[in-house]
Amino acid sequence: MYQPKIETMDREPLRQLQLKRLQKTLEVVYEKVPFYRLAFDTFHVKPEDIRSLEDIQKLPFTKKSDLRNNYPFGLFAVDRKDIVRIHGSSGTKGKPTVVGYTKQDITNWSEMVARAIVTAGGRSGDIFHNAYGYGLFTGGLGVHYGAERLGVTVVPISGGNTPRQITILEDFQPRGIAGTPSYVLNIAETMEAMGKDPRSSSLEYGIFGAEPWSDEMRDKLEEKLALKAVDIYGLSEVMGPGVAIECIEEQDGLHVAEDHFYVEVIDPNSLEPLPLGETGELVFTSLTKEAFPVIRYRTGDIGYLYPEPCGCGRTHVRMSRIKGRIDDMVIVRGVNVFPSEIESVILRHPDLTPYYQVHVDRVGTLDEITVLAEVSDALMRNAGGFDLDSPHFHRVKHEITHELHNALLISTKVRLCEPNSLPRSEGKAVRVVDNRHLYPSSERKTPVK
Ligand code: DLL
Repeated sequence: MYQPKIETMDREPLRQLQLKRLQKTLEVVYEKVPFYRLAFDTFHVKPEDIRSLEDIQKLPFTKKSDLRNNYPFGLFAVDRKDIVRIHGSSGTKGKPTVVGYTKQDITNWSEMVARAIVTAGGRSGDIFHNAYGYGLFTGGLGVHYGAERLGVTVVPISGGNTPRQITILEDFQPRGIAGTPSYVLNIAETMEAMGKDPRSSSLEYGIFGAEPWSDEMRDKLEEKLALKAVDIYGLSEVMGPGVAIECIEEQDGLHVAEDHFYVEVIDPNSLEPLPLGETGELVFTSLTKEAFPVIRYRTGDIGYLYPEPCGCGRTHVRMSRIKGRIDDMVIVRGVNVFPSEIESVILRHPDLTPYYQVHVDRVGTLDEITVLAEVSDALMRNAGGFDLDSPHFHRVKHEITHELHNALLISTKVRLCEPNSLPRSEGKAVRVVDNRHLYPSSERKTPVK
């Protein structure tokens, strides 16, 4: 099997390699990127002050706003002519953030994704259905180049046009699929609605990521599609998909590509580093990137690092599933709530479909959560239609409210919705609808028109 030695290297030489690469990266950014030179000077730190990996704590953090302030090409460390590709984030809030890659960056990234696909159960010779969107988003092209590097037959279907996805899945018989978990679930359910059995598909493994998802979602995908589902993590600012990947052997924690990245977990309030095992914000420093190196990039993603080694034999540290983004966290009466925790409750209930949305409103000075959840066709049959007053609906609403309270330790409102009424995703699912900006005054009780 294709498993480069670097994945099983002893920790000490791996850390030495990381330090060497870090020092090189720091020299380059100090010389080539005015933003980093200024930031280091402000912190009175020079690249040569970093003599151990722990010394990284002397360096300032980089934030998404720093990318925006230097839009579009201000953080590139090489001549623009040496950039062979641009990617970016979706830019739902204002301008997208732009990142660039040299030829060598694309080679390294492809290698990293090729390794990731193998870690997830793929092998050269597979047919591989890539349903991540192609374009500025890193998912499509990032996975594509890695798949080609591994030597699989990649089907660049991209996201959307679900009936055509299903035809291609049936005709090409792929072993592997990649896509957001919400979209691949949508594909499976569309197959069922067409009277087809997704379990009889040729798929054996699925590489799912780009959005937070829960273990219950994994169970659902594995059960519906009869495949092994693994979690892939990444972000455009750091590289794209492949920064970390679960192994199919354990399906427990994502191995960080530590030969390319140095990972830390910090307390997002005090910004102090946290010990292994403690939950906080993930921070990444690139060790090999040429075009767009990042130093202590604050991802906004919440997770923790595993202290113990993995049973699969890989030595690279594992990070947990992402619990959610700090931006998506809702604080209700002092309790932090992530949509993925709500997802776990919804997906466990047999009378609901796996589609849900979380609406956040402000009532007076308090935030209030309403969970919108779709009832199943079976419940509709038992209740003789969509009848919120029927005892069946009352029971389900009561159970969900109770289970959410047990899981989150706060009260939420629950609104049951008709089957197929909530939006289906073709890429990253929108889980949180935050209406709090509609209430600019803490006194106001009705939304501003
Ligand atoms: O989503 C890269 C990617 C593509 C990862 C395909 C995996 C698969 P961005 O569009 O820059 O890049 O969005 C990055 O998505 O900061 C997380 O909040 C979220 N995210 C990515 N992977 C996961 C995951 C791509 N496995 C942002 N679990 C990140 C939870 C994820 N959240």
